[in-house]
Amino acid sequence: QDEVLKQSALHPKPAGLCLQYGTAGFRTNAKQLDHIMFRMGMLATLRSKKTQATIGVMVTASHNPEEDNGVKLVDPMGEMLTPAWEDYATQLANAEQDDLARAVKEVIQKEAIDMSREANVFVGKDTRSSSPALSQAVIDGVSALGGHNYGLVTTPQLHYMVWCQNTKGKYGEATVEGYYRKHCQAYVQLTKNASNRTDDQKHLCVDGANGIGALKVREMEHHLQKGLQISLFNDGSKGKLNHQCGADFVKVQQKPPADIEINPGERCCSFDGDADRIVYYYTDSDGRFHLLDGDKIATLISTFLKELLTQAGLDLNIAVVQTAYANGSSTLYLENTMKVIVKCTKTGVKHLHHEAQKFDIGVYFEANGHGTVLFSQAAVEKIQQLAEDANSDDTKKRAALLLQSTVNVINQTVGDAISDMLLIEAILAVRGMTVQQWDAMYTDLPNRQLKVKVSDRRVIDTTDAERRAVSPAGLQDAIDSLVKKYRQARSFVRPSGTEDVVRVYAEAETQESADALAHEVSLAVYRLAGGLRLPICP
Ligand code: G16
Repeated sequence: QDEVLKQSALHPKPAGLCLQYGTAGFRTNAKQLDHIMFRMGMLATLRSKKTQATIGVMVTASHNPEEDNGVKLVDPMGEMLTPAWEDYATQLANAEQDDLARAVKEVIQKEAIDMSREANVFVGKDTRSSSPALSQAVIDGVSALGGHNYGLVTTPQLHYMVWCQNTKGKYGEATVEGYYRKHCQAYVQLTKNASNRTDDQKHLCVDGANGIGALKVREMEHHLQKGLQISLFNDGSKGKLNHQCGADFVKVQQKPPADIEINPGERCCSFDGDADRIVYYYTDSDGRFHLLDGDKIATLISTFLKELLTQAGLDLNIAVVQTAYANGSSTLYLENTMKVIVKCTKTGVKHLHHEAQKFDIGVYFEANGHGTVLFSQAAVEKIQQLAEDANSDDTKKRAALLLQSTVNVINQTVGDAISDMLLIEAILAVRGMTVQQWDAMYTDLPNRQLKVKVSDRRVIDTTDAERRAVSPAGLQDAIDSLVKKYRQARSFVRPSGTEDVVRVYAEAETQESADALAHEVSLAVYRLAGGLRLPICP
């Protein structure tokens, strides 16, 4: 108790400041976060004592601008913090200074935590200028309880190392080098199945968003044994983090990053600021921009896996998990052409992850490029048995070996731009497919995203995986009648969990209709939900 009081006085909470645990932890201007970091260090220590496992704390604000920062907590299996503990996080974050010791004690009592147990916390940070001081505040919170500071890592690398540590190395070695070795070896193994590729085919332009992902791609490259030739842009040497670059910018603006020279037809991808999201794109000979977002990625991966399962003769169920942002065309294609199970959850990888766990193979991707693939233990065992079965025929064996390497190239803990990139590149290589052929699998419905600033975004409450608004009164009726004006139209609104805005999504038969619908729905939000600023194009 005395220690909590003494240490926390060095990381005082501004009186009256109230912050909410959002879609992926706390996120706001870095100046408001010192006390939050200290307190999340303490919470991670408590969670570690409770679970008797290693817990991760990642200091990052991902896709947000450079002046913001945030914190994500990583649970024992490398997944996001369990929702039951999000409430404790909010309680600790908002306890006034003189009430903090009591708030900590309450968590200890409610969870019956044995404080004499050891704690182990892994701390990581991104490249923001505020991250060193804020991660020091986390370490102060963990204080003398045995934390391990990893320094600069991507968010998914930290998730990966937490899981490796808790499985005592069964999932891999709990180091960044171990991460590179495992994923790159699997990539090299997979691409041995590709017929001779030219240097052009191996070439990929990567936009590192001026963030941690750029540094890590550089560090990893030599493990790929020239199997991928990367031209790295926005590597942090001059530009600002996420500014006019990165996965969020490309997805929302539907155009390439500002400072990147792309030749027509060239395959490109963008990471976000902490490298847990990826989107692909190219421009055609008419200069038209083509985006291959999380939906297209999920389609490519699930098609590949389904083909391999058929070739291997393995009876494993496979599902794709999406959110309301998934393009309507992708859902139709997956259900009607691919004949895979499709599920829809609320935004936030924690929701998608848990839904994906219900299947033998769960492919989950948010349209913004955040996603991965989960293989159940039973699926991994069946694949392994077949790969080792001396009596299986060549086609089955080849498919099983490809599936085995696919399992190893993926970071199953959380969406991971780097390992997703390796998987996508390997699939294109093995199938001898160009980015244009991949793009042609289905045609996206034109869509538009806008943001509206309101006085309190919590007035908007949603249901049906965020596809319908239940409050404020009249908003859903207004959306319904606006949607009726356009063909193949759909629209929804939801409060963001990472920025202080309401997000508006609309899709329709033409870009003009999608733009008009998004605009009209934004005006309805402004009118009915206490608008402060008219629609902002993000
Ligand atoms: C986080 C979450 C994602 C979510 C995104 C936007 O991503 O991990 O699941 O899609 O925020 O959320 P919202 O619309 O609630 O602001 P990241 O990459 O920023 O950590």
